Amino acid sequence: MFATTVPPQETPILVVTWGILDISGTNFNIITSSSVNITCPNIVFLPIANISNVVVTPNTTDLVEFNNSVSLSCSSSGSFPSFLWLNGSSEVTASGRVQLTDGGATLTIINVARYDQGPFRCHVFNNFSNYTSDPVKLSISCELLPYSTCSILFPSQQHYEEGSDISLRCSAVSRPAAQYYWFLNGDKLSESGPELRLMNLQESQSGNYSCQAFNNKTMRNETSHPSVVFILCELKYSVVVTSNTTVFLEFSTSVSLSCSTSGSSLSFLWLNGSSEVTASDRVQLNDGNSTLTIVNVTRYDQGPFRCNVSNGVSNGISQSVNLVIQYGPDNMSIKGPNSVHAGDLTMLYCHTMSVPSAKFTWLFKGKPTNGHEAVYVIKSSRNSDSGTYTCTAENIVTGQNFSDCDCSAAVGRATIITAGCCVLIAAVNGIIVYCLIRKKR
Ligand SMILES: *[C@@H]1O[C@H](CO)[C@@H](O)[C@H](O)[C@H]1NC(C)=O
Ligand SMILES: *[C@@H]1O[C@H](CO)[C@@H](O)[C@H](O)[C@H]1NC(C)=O
Ligand SMILES: *[C@@H]1O[C@H](CO)[C@@H](O)[C@H](O)[C@H]1NC(C)=O
Ligand SMILES: *[C@@H]1O[C@H](CO)[C@@H](O)[C@H](O)[C@H]1NC(C)=O
Ligand SMILES: *[C@@H]1O[C@H](CO)[C@@H](O)[C@H](O)[C@H]1NC(C)=O
Ligand SMILES: *[C@@H]1O[C@H](CO)[C@@H](O)[C@H](O)[C@H]1NC(C)=O
Ligand SMILES: CC(=O)N[C@H]1CO[C@H](CO)[C@@H](O)[C@@H]1O
Repeated sequence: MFATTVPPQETPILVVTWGILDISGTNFNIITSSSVNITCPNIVFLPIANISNVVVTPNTTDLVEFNNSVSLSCSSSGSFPSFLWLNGSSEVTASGRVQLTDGGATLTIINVARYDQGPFRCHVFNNFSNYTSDPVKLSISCELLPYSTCSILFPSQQHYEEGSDISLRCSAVSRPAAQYYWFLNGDKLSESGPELRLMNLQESQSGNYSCQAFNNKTMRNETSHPSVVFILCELKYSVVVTSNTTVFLEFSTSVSLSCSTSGSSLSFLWLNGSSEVTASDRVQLNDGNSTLTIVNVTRYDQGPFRCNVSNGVSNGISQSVNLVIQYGPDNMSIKGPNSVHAGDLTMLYCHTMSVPSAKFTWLFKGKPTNGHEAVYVIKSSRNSDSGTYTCTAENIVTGQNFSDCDCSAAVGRATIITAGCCVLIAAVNGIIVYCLIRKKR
């Protein structure tokens, strides 16, 4: 704004020419102007006041996210003020929820969000001066975000050993800061706070841990997904394998081996020698693999069997269990030399498969001899030794021989006797030997 005076003419008339001068930059351009003849010579020029005392005042300070609207008024001194609002370092522009009214002096935010905390400053200016208010920060309590979850953070292990220390942490987005409560299997624990420290863990502390974050301003709470903590103890006791029977007769005994130990969350693995036992028609794994049942044991099922128990932290292995499976005699064979000269040492061999070892008896021409070993020895062969030699193998495991056992499986089991023979025939210059299995009965 400018004004000029023109020297008075003959008549005391003051001609005032006024207008608006653009003095931005280095240009001086008259934007508008006009002249007026004023007859009154008493002219007062008002000074243009500089902008000062810019103050921002919110109409409320107690704000809850999405529940409240706030108006910030900007007051100032000075002529011809223009207003500009700053949110942090960016200029606030009007939008659906942000309104600028009173010529820009009032900023209204409808349904404040947590991000509307500012700091807000009001910048007031005219052509000659400007002034910026102190920053004003809004405190906005926010709901726990619907998409925020309490998450439990801890060393990511599936199992924790008994006696160890762990801590669980819970975090939630909340203003004012959330209060945290802890639950084990749905029961509230006495501990609170964002960190739950569990010292000297006991197995009983295993379970589902969850945390609840609570905003006492908005009275909203949110509960985390449960996190499962397994606490496992070292196996304290040895692993014991027991069998439900002590007598094992091939093809007629079924046996159950049970593996027992203390502890929980156990997994069982059976070993047969060094290989893992797998289930089949005659091999059953029951009771969570803790029982191994072998139907109709065979001579190849002697083991050694061991039971390996593991709880994820430690494992234990049982002593070896050997099954002494009684069978035979069978697969009998009898051997002798093809020919013998008079005076030779002659040995006849009787071989059979038998557990326990077979007892042997030898018959010569149907009559008992004093031969009771697998080998029958004729020290010096003579023609009179010609004849039929019969070997009998006897497994003494019979009902009668199990006098100290009340196991009915063994009672009445027939002794298996297998007979073989060798025929020594006197010839012109020696003895010819024929050996054969003659019969089984
Ligand atoms: C002002 O006065 C002068 C001289 O009397 C005259 O020529 C001029 O037209 C007047 N201007 C206006 C705007 O009345
Ligand atoms: C203020 O700025 C933040 C980002 O810095 C934005 O999220 C928020 O919406 C702004 N609020 C207003 C009222 O402009
Ligand atoms: C041992 O257990 C198995 C399976 O349960 C059973 O078939 C068998 O008869 C039992 N043996 C004895 C001697 O009890
Ligand atoms: C039993 O052992 C077999 C492997 O032999 C395994 O696949 C199965 O999961 C085990 N069962 C249990 C209950 O541990
Ligand atoms: C076990 O032996 C009995 C009697 O000899 C027989 O009937 C049964 O089929 C056998 N079982 C298996 C699984 O071999
Ligand atoms: C044990 O292993 C032997 C071979 O080493 C096999 O013949 C036998 O069937 C196995 N028995 C069981 C119960 O797995
Ligand atoms: C201890 C016992 O009873 N032994 C008998 C086993 O069977 C044989 C033959 O049947 C008998 O001679 C034993 O006396």
